[in-house]
Amino acid sequence: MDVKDEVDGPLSRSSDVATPKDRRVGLIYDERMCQHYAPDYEDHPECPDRVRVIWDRLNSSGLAKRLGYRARIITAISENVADSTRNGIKRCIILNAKDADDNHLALVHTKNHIDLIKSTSSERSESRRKRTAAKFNSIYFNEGSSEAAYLAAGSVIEVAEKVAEGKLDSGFAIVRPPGHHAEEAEPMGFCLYNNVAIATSFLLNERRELGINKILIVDWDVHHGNGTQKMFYKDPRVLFFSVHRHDFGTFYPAGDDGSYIMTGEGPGAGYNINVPWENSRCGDADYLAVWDHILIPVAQQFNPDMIIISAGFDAAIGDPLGGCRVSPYGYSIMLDKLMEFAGGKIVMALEGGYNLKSLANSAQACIEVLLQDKPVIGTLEAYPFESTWRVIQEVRQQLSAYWPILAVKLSDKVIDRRITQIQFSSSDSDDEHEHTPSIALDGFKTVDDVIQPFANLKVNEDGQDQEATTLPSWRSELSKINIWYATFGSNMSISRFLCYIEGGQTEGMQKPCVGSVDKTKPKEIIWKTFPHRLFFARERTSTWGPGGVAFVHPKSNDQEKTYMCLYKITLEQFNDVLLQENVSSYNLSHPLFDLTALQSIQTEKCISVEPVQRGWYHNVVYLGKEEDIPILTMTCTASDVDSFISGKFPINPPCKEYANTLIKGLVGGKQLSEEEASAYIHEASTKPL
Ligand code: Q9C
Ligand code: ZN
Repeated sequence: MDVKDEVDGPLSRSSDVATPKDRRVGLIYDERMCQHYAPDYEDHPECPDRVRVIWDRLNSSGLAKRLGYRARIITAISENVADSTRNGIKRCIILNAKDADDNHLALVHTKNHIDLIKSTSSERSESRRKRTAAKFNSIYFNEGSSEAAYLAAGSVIEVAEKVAEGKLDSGFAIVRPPGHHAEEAEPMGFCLYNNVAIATSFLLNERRELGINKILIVDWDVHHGNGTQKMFYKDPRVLFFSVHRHDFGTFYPAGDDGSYIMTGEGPGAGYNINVPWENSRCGDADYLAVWDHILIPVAQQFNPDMIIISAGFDAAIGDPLGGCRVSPYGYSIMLDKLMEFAGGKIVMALEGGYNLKSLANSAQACIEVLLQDKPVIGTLEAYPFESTWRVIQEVRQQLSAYWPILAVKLSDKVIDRRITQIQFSSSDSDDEHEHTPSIALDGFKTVDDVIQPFANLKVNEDGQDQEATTLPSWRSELSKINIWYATFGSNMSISRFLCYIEGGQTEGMQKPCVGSVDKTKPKEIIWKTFPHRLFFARERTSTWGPGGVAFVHPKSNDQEKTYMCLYKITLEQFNDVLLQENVSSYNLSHPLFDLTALQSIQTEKCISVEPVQRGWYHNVVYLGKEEDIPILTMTCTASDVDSFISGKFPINPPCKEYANTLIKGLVGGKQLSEEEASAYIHEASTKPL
C-alpha cells in the first residue's frame, strides 16, 4: 500500500489525534534528490550531503527514527499519547516524496522553463547539459537534476497539502535543489523550480476548498528570494517577507529587487516586504529585532491561514556563503514566534545553507520547535547593529501606509540597544561550529565601498549597453547644466575622483568604480576654503578598515575653515557621483538631484536626497557660487551631527592610510605643505565637535 493512502486514512480522523500539545510534524526526505550534483565531482556548495546531514541528524537524534516508511507511519498513527514518545523524544511522521505534476509547475513557470528542466535528463550528453547550464546564472545540471527538481517541488506540495488538510500540524520538506531564486522562465542561483512558490500557488488556486486564502511566506535564506517575490508581486493573497544580505545591491542576486522600496504592486501593494542587511555578520539579535519590530506586528494584522518558510540556513554561523551569525537557538526563536499564527500551520522548505554542521544543528533546532518537544532555551548576548535599526526604521517607514502599526515611532530606549563599534574579538570564533575567516574579514559595505551602479544593465547580444540607446531624458537635460562639486575627503585627490567619472580603480581602492554615464573629465578644478567644520566619524569602511571618514558640518561657522577641491562637472554627472558616494543600488531612471532641487537648494541650503538616505553622504549642501555656477557638496545631515555629538553614532579619527590620502590630496593641490596638511587633518580629527 502507498504511504499516502495510509496517511489519508486514520490520520484524517481527528479522534485518533492525540492531545493538542502532541504535534504531528511531517518530514520528507528522498535519496533521489542526492542524484543532482555538479558534474565532474566539482566541489560545489550546493551538494548532496546538505540534505543527507539533516536526515542523518534527525535520525540519530531520534526525531525521525528510520523504521522504514510503513512501520514509521503505522506507529505514528496507532500510538496513543503515551506511546508516541520513545525515550522521551517525540518523533516526526515521515511521508514519501512525490513528483510534481507539470500542471502545478505551470502555475508559476512557463512551459519553456519546464521543458528546459526536463530536457536536461538522461538523453542529453554531458557537454550539452553544460552548455545549457552556462546560459544561466549559477546553475549546473547533471543526469539526476530533473528528477530531483520534480521531487523537491512535489515534496513541498505534499507537505503543504497535508498541513492545509489538517492531517499534519506542520512539516519540513528536506529538499534540494532549492527554489527561491528560480523565476517564471529562468533557473538561477542553484534553483531549478521554485518549490515554495509552486506549493503556495497550488493551495491558493488548486485546493481552494481547503480554505487557505492567505499565505505568509517567510524567506529567511541569507539571499533575497527574487523568484518568489516576482511571482506574487501583485498578489494580495501572499505576503512575501524576505530578510537577506543586500549590501546596497552588491550581494547575490544583486540589484534592486531586494531593496526595501520593493513593496508590491497593484492589488499586491504592501504585500511584499524586504529587509535588506547593509553588511555581513548579522546574527540572532538583528534577526529578532526584525521579527519583533516588523514581521510579527505585520503578521498579526495579516492573519495568515498558513505560513510557508523558505528555510535556507545560509545565514547560520559558519556558513561559507552567508557571512552572518544566526545560531540554532536564533532559528528556534524565529520559528517559535511564528507558531502563534495560523494555528501553527507551518511548512518549512529547505533553500540554501552550505555549512554541513550548521545545517544539521539549525534544522534540528527547528524540528524541535515544530514538535513543541521542549521549551526553547538559550541566551542572546549581542545587540543589533546600528545599521539594523536604521534598516528597520526604513522598512517600517516604507510600509507604514499599508500596515499602520509600523507608523509608530520606535522609542529611543529600544534603538539605543545597539552595537556601534565593530569588534573582531576572539568571541567571533569561539563558537562550537565551524567558522570561516571570511566572516570576520568581510568588511562593512559603506561609503567608501565602490559599487557598480550600472552593473546590472542588461547587455545586448552584441555586447552593447542597452542603456546607450535608451538613456532616460533627464540625462540630456541635466548634462547642459554645470555645477561645482566641492570635495573635502579622499576625492581631493584627482586620480581618485576621476574613478567616479571615468570608472576604474586607483591605489588603495578595493574594487573598480563603474564611473558616470558621461565620462567627460571635469572641465576645471579649483580650490577654495569654506567656513564649515571638518570632522571624522563613523566606525569603519571596507576600503579603509577601522576609523572614521571625513564629513563637513552642513551648517556654516565663521570660526572654521575647510579646504575643498572643486570640480566643474555637469549636474548629470553629479547625480552619478551622488549615487556612487552613497553606495545605493537605486536605479537612476529618475535623477536624484534635478533642476528643481538645484533651484530650491539656493534658498534652503541643504537637501537630504531621499532615495539614497541609506548612504552617509546623502545631504547635498549649497556652498554659494563661483563664476555664477552653484557649488554643491555632499555630507551628513545636521541631525546626524547631533547624533555624533550625543554619542548615538560613533566619532572616530581616520586611519593612517585614509589620513595620508587626504594629506596627499591637499599637498598635490598645492594648498598646504605636508606639515601643514598633516596638522590640519590632526586638528579636525581631535577637536571636539
Ligand atoms: N559570483 C541559495 O542559497 N552565488 N542560492 C554565485 C557568483 C550564488 C545561493 C556567486 C549563490 C546562490 C539557494
Ligand atoms: Zn541562499
